[in-house]
Amino acid sequence: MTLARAGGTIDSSASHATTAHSRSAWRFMTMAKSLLAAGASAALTQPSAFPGGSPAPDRAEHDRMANAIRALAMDAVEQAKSGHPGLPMGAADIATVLFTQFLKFDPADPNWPDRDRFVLSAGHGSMLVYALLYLLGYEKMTVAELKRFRRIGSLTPGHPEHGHTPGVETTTGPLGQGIANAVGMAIAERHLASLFGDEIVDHTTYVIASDGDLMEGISQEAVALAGHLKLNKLIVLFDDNGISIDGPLKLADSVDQVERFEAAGWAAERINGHDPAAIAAALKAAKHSDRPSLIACKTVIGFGAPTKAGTEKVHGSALGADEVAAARAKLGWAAPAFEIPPAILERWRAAGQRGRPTRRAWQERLAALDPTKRGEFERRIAGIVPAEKLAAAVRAVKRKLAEAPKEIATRSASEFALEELTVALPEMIGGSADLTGSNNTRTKAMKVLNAADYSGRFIHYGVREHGMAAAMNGMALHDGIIPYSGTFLVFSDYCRPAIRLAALMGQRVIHVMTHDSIGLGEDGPTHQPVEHLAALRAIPNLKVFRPCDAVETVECWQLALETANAPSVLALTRQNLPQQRLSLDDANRCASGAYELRAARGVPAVSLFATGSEVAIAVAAQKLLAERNISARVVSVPCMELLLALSERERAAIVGQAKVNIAVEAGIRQGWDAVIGSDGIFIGMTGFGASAPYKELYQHFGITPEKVAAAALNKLG
Ligand SMILES: Cc1ncc(C[n+]2csc(CCOP(=O)(O)OP(=O)(O)O)c2C)c(N)n1
Repeated sequence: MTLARAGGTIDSSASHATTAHSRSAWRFMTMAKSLLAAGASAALTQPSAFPGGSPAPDRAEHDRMANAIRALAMDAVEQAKSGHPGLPMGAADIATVLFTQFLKFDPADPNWPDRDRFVLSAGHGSMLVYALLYLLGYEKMTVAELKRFRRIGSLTPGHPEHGHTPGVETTTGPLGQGIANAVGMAIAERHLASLFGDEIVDHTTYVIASDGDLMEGISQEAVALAGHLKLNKLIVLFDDNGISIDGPLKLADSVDQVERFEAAGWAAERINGHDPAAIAAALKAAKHSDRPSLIACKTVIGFGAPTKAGTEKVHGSALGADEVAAARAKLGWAAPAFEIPPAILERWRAAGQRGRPTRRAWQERLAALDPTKRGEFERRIAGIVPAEKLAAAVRAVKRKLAEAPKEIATRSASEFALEELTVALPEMIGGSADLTGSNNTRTKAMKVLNAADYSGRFIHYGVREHGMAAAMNGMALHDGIIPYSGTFLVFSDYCRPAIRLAALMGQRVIHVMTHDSIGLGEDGPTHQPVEHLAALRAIPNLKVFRPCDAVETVECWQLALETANAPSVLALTRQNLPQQRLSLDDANRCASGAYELRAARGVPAVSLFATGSEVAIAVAAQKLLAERNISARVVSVPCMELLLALSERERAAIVGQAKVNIAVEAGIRQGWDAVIGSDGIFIGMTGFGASAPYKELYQHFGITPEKVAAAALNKLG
């Protein structure tokens, strides 16, 4: 078996040096299972059913299959007394054609790496996905689960949740996120194909998007980026039903979506979304396009509901028993609730089996691959970082810093670290939202990933923070890539909905966010984050790192890379900071979230806690206090989440028992009480910043060693 192109960075020596965490282990087991099957199933391999899939059913059969989706959606929403029947009923024809004739998947292995990806961007139509998973034969999706739609612990939550329901590729519900995730998935596919060859990586990303998805601003960022990158294996099926919650779309929107997508470099056409032949023809054309494709499918929301179809009444509430009965009659669907006539279920299950020979053939190709390359592919897909290589890279950076300490901004320290880290971890794909020179996220050796060369590892996302963050989620979800990128910390607000979803989904996505305080200076309050650290710390399962020097910066990078099941933010400075840790120290001291950076002389009367640029201020304050014979210690807190995750005892050992606790951070107090107590002193910001040279700003806002020392003395009396 030959491979199209070998990536220069592939290397298997560290293949399974594992960073222990359950998700990676689980993925690895899944991969191992696939490989075992590859060996065992060679004799069973049949010719591929792709492209084109199995023969299209005749119209009557198609209608019966689509009506099975409609019936299950009506029944589940009726049973739950809440949910959204309109979209599944309206998009049933599109989904039936897509899943029975085009989509490449195998219910026996929902995580098969070369499956096509399907994203229901309009997550409120979740019953569409659940019905499909059941009809196609995904083992875990049973009628019992459909009956428990929207109930606690079911596999059928209100909106599709990745990692919860096998077969769900991404968590959707916040409109617009799914289509932007899909752009990242399509980027990941092209990139990995360029490294491992089309015989191992060759799949399409399909999206069903609604009016709401396309009205959201994030969709514009995603669509523009996809068009620019010529992601021709991205196909969006627009459920063009002209209805949203408030009523007809014309209340709020008059965009011609076909023209809009064409303007962004897409192929776009309009079809009747209830005509299976037209849907199939459009999908076929899209598969051969040299650009991403939009298929605007004119549909009737709630198709089949006699009085409510075509209106907002069917968007988001149960139809009611009478309407359900009348819809059944209109659709010619005689089966009782939750029952699918055996002949129809059989047809669906057969469609579910289409991909098996293709998967087996793929497994054979993978098994025949050069072992080094195969090992690297498996390692990447399993999300296992090469722990020894990572440790060696970190050690190399630390050694250089011990030999020649650096007084540099932590954004520069990050670049210094990335020079080593990105070599050790070729799965890292960097980027920036048009602030490359400010975020320092591009290393010298990194080629740009663009439409002419998908093997590049740096993405110019343009001024599209939200689209960038959501595309990064898609790359991480795809597997095989660790995305990181950059913007200013103040613009984390522009990324927040996607960061929140990365946290909810437990995805390793790393955000470098520079210019992290008033320390950015003259650009003033519009650019100076004040509440952002607190706001990010409020997101569950997100790690917010704020290193104080170059050594902590590389340690925080290591922790972010090793955290396979959560996103991270690295908040980094624009201004230079002194290196606090001068001797070579192999231990990652940031791993406990906080540690004593400068011990007290004698029993400490004061504990000074600080992060990032304010650590130097705390160290200077310690000196001032020493001059007054006050014994103080300095605790650096590079990651509050890690500190608060420690056991009570471990945390108490770090926090200490000084009479006075003071925290110094050029942000708001919120969150700090958990460390310093409600009687602790906080030196930081209480409102917005100002435009001035940064040293003047620190004086102006009273974040100085003198103020810290004075506050301590005052409290000690
Ligand atoms: C970001 C975001 N804003 C608002 C909502 C609430 N919401 C759910 S569906 C929807 C719009 C429904 O219209 P459409 O997208 O056309 O879906 P359809 O009515 O066709 O099912 C809204 C506003 C949401 N889910 N996400």
